[in-house]
Amino acid sequence: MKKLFGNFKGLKSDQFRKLENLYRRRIPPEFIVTAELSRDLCRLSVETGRQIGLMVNRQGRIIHVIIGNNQGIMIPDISEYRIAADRLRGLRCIHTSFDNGGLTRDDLTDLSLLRLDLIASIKCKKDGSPGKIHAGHILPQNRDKIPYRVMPPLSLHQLDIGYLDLISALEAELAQAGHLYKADSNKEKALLISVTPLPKNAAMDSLMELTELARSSNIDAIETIIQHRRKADPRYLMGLGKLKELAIRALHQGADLIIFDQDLNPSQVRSIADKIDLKVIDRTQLILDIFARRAKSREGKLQVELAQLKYLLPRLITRNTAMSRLTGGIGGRGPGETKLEINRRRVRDRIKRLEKSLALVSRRRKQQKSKRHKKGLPVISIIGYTNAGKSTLLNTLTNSRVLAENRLFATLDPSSRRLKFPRDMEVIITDTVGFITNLPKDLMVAFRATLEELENAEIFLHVIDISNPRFENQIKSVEKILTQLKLQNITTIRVLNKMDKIDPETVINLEQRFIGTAISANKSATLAPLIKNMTNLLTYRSKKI
Ligand SMILES: Nc1nc2c(ncn2[C@@H]2O[C@H](COP(=O)(O)OP(=O)(O)OP(=O)(O)O)[C@@H](O)[C@H]2O)c(=O)[nH]1
Ligand SMILES: [Mg+2]
Repeated sequence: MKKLFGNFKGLKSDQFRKLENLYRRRIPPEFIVTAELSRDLCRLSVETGRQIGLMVNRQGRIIHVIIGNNQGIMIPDISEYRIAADRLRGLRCIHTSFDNGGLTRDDLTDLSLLRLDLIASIKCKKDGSPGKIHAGHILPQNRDKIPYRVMPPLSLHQLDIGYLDLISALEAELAQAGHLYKADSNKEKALLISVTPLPKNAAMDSLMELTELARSSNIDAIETIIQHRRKADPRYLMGLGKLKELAIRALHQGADLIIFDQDLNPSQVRSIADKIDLKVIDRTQLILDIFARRAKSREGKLQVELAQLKYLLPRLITRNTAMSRLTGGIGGRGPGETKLEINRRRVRDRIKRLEKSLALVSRRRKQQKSKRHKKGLPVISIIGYTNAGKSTLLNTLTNSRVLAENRLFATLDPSSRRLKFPRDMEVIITDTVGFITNLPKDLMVAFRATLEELENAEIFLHVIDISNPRFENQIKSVEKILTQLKLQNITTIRVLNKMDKIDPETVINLEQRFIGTAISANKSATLAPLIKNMTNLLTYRSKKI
């Protein structure tokens, strides 16, 4: 005899037997559920005062009998019935209900998140007879973005709706929609969400940047959502209901992952992953991913790996495979992730080894630096927000070809070039990794060696992309990071870049307001004032010494 699921404490033994006997029932392929079975389920429900649920496969066999309370039932783990992304689960859920009838929000949530073939709720009248039957199923992607269809209520003699045909047709449509999307691109698709107490504009600004970050990581941001919330929920960041809605939206739009603009702590990642069957990452992880893709040099790679492992360590988890809940919980589990066991000690060892190698690299670099210093060439470092045009400026100034690209964090590894000024002055000019608001701490630590380089600079060229609507905040972020690195006292020239994208009058205003020199880093003709500025400063400084 198959085992019952749920809480059967307090059941009489004959009730228990009746429930067990349900496993013997079969539902013919054209029926959602038969009238006779509905009658029996309702009678038992009223008798026990509990909702009763059945999980039924496509052959009409009952694979689980679930006994709930008077409010709902809990669906057991059905991850072994896992199916492809563009398929349904192959199971439907039929349960009794004492409410006014109709599918509840929890019903629809579970339908979507568990990708059930169908969900049906049988209204039990007080006298133990069944009322109307409400059923709903998932819809393929559609223009109105409606994730499911609730069918008109059915009465007992309308249950032979050609059930199996309906589900097969639906699945064929889903598969087709899936193929269309795949042919579209092989990029990952993401929903971006910000759960924040900030006013809408500020939240939007940050989400725009998150969109840019996603793009730089080759991810398509298909939708951005702001969830205004004064205080973050300690477990899920947002309310559980909202989280499920979000997951449904993601699934329905074919998104592969959800990206939070806020940093999630390890226990939040765990709780969220436990509730929804989707990959979830936060802003820090996205930045780490970009860094991992971009790192080229040995040192860069070591630094990124170190940052990733430090971030990962507290997040190593075994997924909870215990019973999932229907009214109040979701049970779908990602393939292969269920028994994710990673040896923390091995990660810690690797971190130690990386730290050692990095210390070595950094020592070697210091030796080289002191050699360079002996030559006595002053260093000018180009710093600034990511994508501001730092590498472009280095290239134009020195006629070189450092990679410059319209994506965030194109440069990770520092490069240095010699630059000759008029009157035989010669300097070393360096380009380095860009800054970003809320630069992840682990990255800051990992890139310490690279950033320490900046200590030796005589002058900073702080490149600012004045065509970016968020440039004022970017200036603040850069200055804040400089202070954190104790570099705030180095003489800095503010370089207002991309002036070609702004009308000339505004450029003049900005030059005055921000005490900066405007240029277009990609047009050498515009660099004269900046060069003059630099030579003046250098001459002045060499005289002072
Ligand atoms: N229109 C215009 N585009 C510019 C200018 N300077 C740079 N760009 C473009 O801005 C984008 C970013 O330039 P990069 O030089 O890679 O910027 P970066 O500061 O080195 O960026 P990261 O290395 O990613 O931090 C590229 O697409 C450049 O072509 C400019 O003066 N005008
Ligand atoms: Mg660059």
